[in-house]
Amino acid sequence: MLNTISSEQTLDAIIVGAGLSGMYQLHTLRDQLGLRVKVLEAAEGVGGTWHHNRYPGARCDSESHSYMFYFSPELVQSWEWTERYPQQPEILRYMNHVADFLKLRPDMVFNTRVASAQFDEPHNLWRVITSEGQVWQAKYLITAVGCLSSANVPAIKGLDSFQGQWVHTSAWPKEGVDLRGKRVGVVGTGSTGIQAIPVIAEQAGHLTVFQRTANYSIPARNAPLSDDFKRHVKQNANEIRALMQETPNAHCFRIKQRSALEVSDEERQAIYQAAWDKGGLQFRATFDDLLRDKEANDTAAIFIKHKIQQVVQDPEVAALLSDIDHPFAAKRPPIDSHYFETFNRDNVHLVDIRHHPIECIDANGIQTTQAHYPLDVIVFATGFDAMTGSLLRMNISGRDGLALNDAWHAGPRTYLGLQVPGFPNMFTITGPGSPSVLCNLPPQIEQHVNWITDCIAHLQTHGIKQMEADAAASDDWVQQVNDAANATLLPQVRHSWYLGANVPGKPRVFMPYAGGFARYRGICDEVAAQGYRGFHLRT
Ligand code: N01
Repeated sequence: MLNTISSEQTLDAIIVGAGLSGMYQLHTLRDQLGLRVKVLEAAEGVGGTWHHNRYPGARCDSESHSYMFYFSPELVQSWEWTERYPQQPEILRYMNHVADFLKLRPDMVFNTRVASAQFDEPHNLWRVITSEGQVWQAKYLITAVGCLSSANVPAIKGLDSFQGQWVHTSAWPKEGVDLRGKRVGVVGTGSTGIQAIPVIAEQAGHLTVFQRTANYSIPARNAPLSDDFKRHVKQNANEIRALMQETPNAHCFRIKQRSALEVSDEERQAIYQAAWDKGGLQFRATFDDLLRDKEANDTAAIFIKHKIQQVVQDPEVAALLSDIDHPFAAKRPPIDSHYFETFNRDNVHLVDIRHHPIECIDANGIQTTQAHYPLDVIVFATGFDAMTGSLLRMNISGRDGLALNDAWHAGPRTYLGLQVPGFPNMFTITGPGSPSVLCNLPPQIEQHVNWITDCIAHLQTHGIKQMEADAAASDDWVQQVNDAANATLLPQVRHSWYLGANVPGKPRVFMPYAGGFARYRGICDEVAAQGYRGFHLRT
């Protein structure tokens, strides 16, 4: 097979995925190290998850000036966001701008889905086969497939028989879905549902929201950015970047170093009210023990539940929306634009599927154990097979034909979220075991890509043929990931996708590293400085 592969398809590195991580990785390996690299991407263009998540109201929860690359001063100066939180079309424009600015397109192969990737040990090559049967091979395989890109469509009996249209938010048709005047049902009230529901309510004739787990949400307080702020970002790019690298969650705000229990009730209320008025994810930065101490967390939870009850006029609906069974921010905390207010509209109805679950879908709509809801369109805002889904779907096999699915049968096992034992020369950008979804992603992508690039430079200059995570170092890292999670309230959530609990049959393992971005970065730097401690380097 080796001889049938053209020289153009024999490379130094193959990157899978043309989102932010794949684009930056291509730039560093090609333009800094001078390697021959291609990005393989299933979609017709760049953007990764933002290429597909076109649902109404899709917007970033990170503030726009933190959701961009800072590695290039010229790139920073070449771009201006228009709003505090960018909408999906603007994010996609940004990503296309990055691709053009860095002249990446000639080395990206679109409409090309990876069907399998096998490590060929005798030739020390990764061989990648696409669903069209093309074969590519390279010394290094770098997965840049994102953490949230495999849709979780619930297996509800009868879905196939539905005569209307159904769609998952993360695979929203490019041409849109005409919801005008229609009876629409939304299943799911996570970050996505909470963004989409207010916008869908404005378009639909009638909207039924199927809620399994009530959720906290903080007002986003989105607004256009002033010229002053845009100037501030350009003039203070270094400071903004440095701040994001120092914080536990890679956002550009610091968490206040104080306990929610050390201030008076009046002071705490005033602090929460100010954060509520300011809006956004900064609410959870009001105190540093909200995710560590249940009693501290309760103070935030009570404040938000009270706000929900104030906003929502119907007391029964307010009770359902504020009957939240988990600590604040122990699930990814959504932020919203008029989510709770939407339930005051005449055309919106909330259905409690925790106590009256969905039984089936029939030709005309959704049947719960209590009632039938006729629908023209069903929108599943039911999230993702997060962190591992896209990796496992690629049919990756490493040394001795070991399938990644088998290696991870009990849950993902990585070293630093960067490599998997048994899979030499394969790197995972923001893989399980890295802070990833607990943090703002662009700064983390920069950190991971820079680390991988420095590492590959080291391998190339020292004539090292293979790099592979040590099994014991990986087990130790998995333990550290568990310990970091157990020091927080995060693992306490029943349905959390951080634990894989949202996908039937998925092993229940806490996947992201909860010890904080700044600490993680320090560990990665130290490992590199110690000659890549915990990796086998074979010449
Ligand atoms: O998905 P989710 P999401 N029957 O898994 C419900 C990122 N994101 O797409 O909680 C009925 O959080 C499920 O109910 P329950 C962000 O990281 C980023 O909303 O499991 N309901 C829940 O209500 C976010 O955290 C941005 O009981 C079912 C919902 O569906 C992540 O994406 C914007 C069900 C799923 O919530 C995922 O958010 C938006 C079933 N069978 C999202 N299965 C940015 O701004 C699931 N549910 C960057």
